[in-house]
Amino acid sequence: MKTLIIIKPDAVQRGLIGEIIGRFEKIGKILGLKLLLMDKERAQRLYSVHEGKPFYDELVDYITSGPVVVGVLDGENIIKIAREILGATNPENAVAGTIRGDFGLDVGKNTVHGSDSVKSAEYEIPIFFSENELVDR
Ligand code: IDP
Ligand code: MG
Repeated sequence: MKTLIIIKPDAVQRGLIGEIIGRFEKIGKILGLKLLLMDKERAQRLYSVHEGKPFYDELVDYITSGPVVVGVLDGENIIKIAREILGATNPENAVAGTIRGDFGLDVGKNTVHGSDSVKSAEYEIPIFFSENELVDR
């Protein structure tokens, strides 16, 4: 099973890439990893399920505001496990010891993304990685 993780601009800006990758590395196998600046079209594809919601424009503006690190993690039950270490969407509700609990700034600048289902992962991963960029050996 695979999931897409994203280290969002607030975390990259604060020098948290290493800390956060370290946490992901403990729960799964990294098959792909890259730093990039998302353009608006890619951000809109990633967040298409949120189109029409009040925070959608803010969300797209934010995720394109600075570099992000995108990665693919592999492992048994990895989608659920990664969501657990992400913590609640709103850092105010995220438990200490989770990434958002420890580093999240607000519901928008909440430090990390993780696919929420197999269907989402299968949609999100190809937005950032072609099949031959995923190394599984
Ligand atoms: P998730 O990232 O925990 O899966 P979603 O509900 O899928 O949360 O929302 C996607 C992203 O949109 C969140 O990570 C967060 O950054 C942003 N977001 C969600 N709800 C709000 C809101 O009420 N205001 C501003 N941003 C929001
Ligand atoms: Mg989500």
